[in-house]
Amino acid sequence: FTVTSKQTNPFEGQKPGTSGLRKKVTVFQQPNYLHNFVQATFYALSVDRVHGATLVVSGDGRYFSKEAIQIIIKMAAGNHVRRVWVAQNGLLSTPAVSAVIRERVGHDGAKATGAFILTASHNPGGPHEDFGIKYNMENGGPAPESVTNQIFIHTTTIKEYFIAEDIPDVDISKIGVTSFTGPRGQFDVEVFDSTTDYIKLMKSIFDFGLIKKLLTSPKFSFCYDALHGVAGAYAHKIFVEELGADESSLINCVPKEDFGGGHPDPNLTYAKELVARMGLGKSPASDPPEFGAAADGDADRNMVLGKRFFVTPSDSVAIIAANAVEAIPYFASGLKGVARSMPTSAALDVVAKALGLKFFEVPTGWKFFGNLMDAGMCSICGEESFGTGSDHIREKDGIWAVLAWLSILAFKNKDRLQGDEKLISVEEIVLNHWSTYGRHYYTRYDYENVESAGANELMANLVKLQYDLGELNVLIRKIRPEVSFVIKADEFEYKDPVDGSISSKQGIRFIFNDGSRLIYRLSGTGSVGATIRVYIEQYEKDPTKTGRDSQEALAPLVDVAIKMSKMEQFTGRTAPTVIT
Ligand code: VG1
Ligand code: CO
Repeated sequence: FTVTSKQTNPFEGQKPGTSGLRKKVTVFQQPNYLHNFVQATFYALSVDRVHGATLVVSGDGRYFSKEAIQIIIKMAAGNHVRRVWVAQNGLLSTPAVSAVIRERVGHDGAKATGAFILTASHNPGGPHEDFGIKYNMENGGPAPESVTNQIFIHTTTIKEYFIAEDIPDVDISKIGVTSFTGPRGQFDVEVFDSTTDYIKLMKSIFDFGLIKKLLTSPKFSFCYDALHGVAGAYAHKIFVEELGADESSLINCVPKEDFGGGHPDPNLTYAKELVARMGLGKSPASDPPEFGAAADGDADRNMVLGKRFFVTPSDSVAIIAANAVEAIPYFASGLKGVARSMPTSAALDVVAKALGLKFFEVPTGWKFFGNLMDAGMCSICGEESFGTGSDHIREKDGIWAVLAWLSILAFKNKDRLQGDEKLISVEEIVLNHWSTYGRHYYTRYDYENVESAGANELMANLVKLQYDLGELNVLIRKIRPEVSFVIKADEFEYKDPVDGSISSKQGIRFIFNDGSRLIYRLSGTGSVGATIRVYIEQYEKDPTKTGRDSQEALAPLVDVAIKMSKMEQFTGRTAPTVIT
């Protein structure tokens, strides 16, 4: 093949957000739009990460992925990359990409140095919905801000890109290697199986034998909803073939380009079918399974449910951390430390303190956990946004979280799987956790697709409120006298303990005397307008008061959060789009 340089002009707004560049498919379909971003990424990477390198290119299979893969293959060749690895049909979950970068050895002994992940995660897909792209580094984690900032700078000045146009489209439905010869020698495209490397890794972490005993026990029942995302490609092999779950326990497990028209976000609002099956929501089923879980489009998120019971993600990571050493072989020698994102509830903090573990609080987005893990300072981490994971890879991992919960259930019920004794349920595990550590009542209100100007004004006003806490507390008394008073307010800033880099303006915090917290952030993953997230948290230590309904317990604080921010005045919204 030959390499040609193509003239191009910059596009505005190619700044990677919390997790890559996410825009409407129609935006990505503009001539050169994807090309510019890919070339800017090649420019931003050091030469050794491009020339002669091995790159993974795959994603959640959403609409426009197939076209994007062929373009990236040709541009990789045009930029002197040595090999591109594409999973069969371009399907790799985000955690599996991370695992492939870290673990996979190619047919010729090669190791990958990075990946283009094609996903907009939990955002809907299809011709009129979202597409996304992000770059992950050689540790398997998302590119740090130093790299994403460079990518953005290059997108604003780009004049040309390099492409091997005469490379024909590669058939990515067939496993095998296709070789080409270019100006600098050989270029290979290797199509490989989507699930092998990931499943091998899962088997090295968990006791599959023990989990199988649980899943095949007549006393246990299970349901997994992939919301038509890429998790479906793994669910059948792992849960049915490896662990013996019944075929009928999988719902929406066929990956689709448009996620069946749904919103592939595993929460109580969007995972309706699972929620109903688990005996919750508006039309609850009558005999729900013992355990249910869902994943998002790229399978890095998870929602865990028990029979008629919702586990908040903030509790989930705390409970996994509290039980990991005894229930999960990978952690048998102890935890190196734990970490959560700033808006995630402090449930994990309490566990860390009780167990004497190192603890870190980082900004929203998985990229911040990676440095801690690379430095051996953190084993388990999580976010309130249905993200949980560990240092087995450098992304959050939806299926890992489900296997972690199944391990805990299997371990606690080891002696009950046979015989008549009732199994310990998900709900009991959570209630016991609260009675030991206290409960963090928690909710998040999302105002999606708000006009950007109004959202920015709302945030600016909140910053202003922080200057005079005396006045703010008077205002709060007027809204709800029973709510505690604010003792500290700031904009969260994080100094990475490993490389010393500073990330500022990571959310506006109001911390109350009783430990309650109100946090406001603008989302960095949307594709149009602004999304305001309000995180509301209240700690209850008294075991007689940990059993209340969460929305009811939080009502006064929610009221304060909405009124003190003047939500309606700035956004025109009287209710949030989604409550989790
Ligand atoms: C959201 C979540 C954040 C998560 C990010 C990526 O970001 O709040 O916790 O890491 O999505 O998740 P934001 O900036 O919109 O609040 V995923 O599954 O979309 O890669
Ligand atoms: Co995701």
